[in-house]
Amino acid sequence: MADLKGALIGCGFFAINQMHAWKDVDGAAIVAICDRDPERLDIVGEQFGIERRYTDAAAMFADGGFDFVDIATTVQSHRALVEMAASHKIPAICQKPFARTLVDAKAMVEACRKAGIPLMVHENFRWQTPIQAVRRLLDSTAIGIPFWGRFSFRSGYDVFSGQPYLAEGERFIIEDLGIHTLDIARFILGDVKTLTARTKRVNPNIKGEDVATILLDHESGVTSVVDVSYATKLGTEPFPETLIELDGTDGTIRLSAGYRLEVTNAAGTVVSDASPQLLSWASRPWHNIQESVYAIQKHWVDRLKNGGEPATSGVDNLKTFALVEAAYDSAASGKTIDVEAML
Ligand code: NAD
Ligand code: 89V
Repeated sequence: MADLKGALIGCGFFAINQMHAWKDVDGAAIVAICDRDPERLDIVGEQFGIERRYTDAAAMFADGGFDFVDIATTVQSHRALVEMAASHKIPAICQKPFARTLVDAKAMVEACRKAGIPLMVHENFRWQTPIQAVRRLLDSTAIGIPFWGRFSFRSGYDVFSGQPYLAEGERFIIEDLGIHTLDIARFILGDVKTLTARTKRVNPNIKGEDVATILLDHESGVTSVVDVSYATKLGTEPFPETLIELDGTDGTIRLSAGYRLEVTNAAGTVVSDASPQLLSWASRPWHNIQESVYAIQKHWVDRLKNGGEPATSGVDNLKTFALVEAAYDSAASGKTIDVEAML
């Protein structure tokens, strides 16, 4: 099959990673780009040698000539752009957070279902090498049946210098980062029945919460804790590592800082290195995320060519997005939220 032709909308901070990854993914190439900011459009167009450049997504869709669209804008435009893709019957990837509200997210899924097009949310964290390694260990039954888990991301890294908008929203860490951690919790321990959350804002220079602690009751009966913080100053800065603890009937798994993966069971303790690769265009400490961008985009091309629903399809992501909304509801009300009732 000929290479798939893609168009990318939103040439900002993170799209640079997506453009690099598209160069590496076999079987697809970006042929057109769009950004309403002409300066960003030219920077990315020149860096990646893309001739077809648009400041208006509607004009790009009207001209056509591509097989899928990769939406890398911030959340405000996601619904309109996904619906535009659906109206042109163009398969779409949409960055996280998928939507501003669960109502919008459901409408976007429905629009793509009616149009008969694949929709994948660019929820890349579960594609990280260390997270995939934990999942493989669990599947190998090395620790028996899990009964407890912790998914932790605690950092003092200055994310605001690269992404200033993160300091400006009423919502911050759950919507931006916790969304990934919640998705990892689902990926490892399955879907969630009920959720209880507490949040705090420690940094006085931002609007939203920068600390959240979330208790999840999984459908399987497992209990897990998702804890995220951008107000945690440590001797060795772990950004952007997600640390994992899993206790099972026959043993334990610990993914700790420095990508150290330890499994303990009746046979003893085995320690391995679950470090991500440093791709040619990647830079530390972002290389973990950058490698997962390549992995998710490769997965998209595989699914478009060979069929099957992407792992983080729009339908799947509704269950992650519901956890985000439930966490804010729970933090505001102090109550435990019935997540299943939201879907
Ligand atoms: P950014 O503000 O740097 O870039 C967004 C770009 O989109 C800007 O250049 C803006 O001009 C353009 N844009 C916005 N609306 C548009 C529209 N309607 N038409 C055309 N262009 C439009 O933001 P960013 O930091 O690159 O983040 C983009 C998205 O990526 C966000 O949703 C963010 O949460 C997500 N993100 C994901 C990861 C990850 O690991 N998955 C990491 C960082 C950011
Ligand atoms: O992955 C993200 O969405 C990023 C960051 C890791 C900085 O939180 O915004």
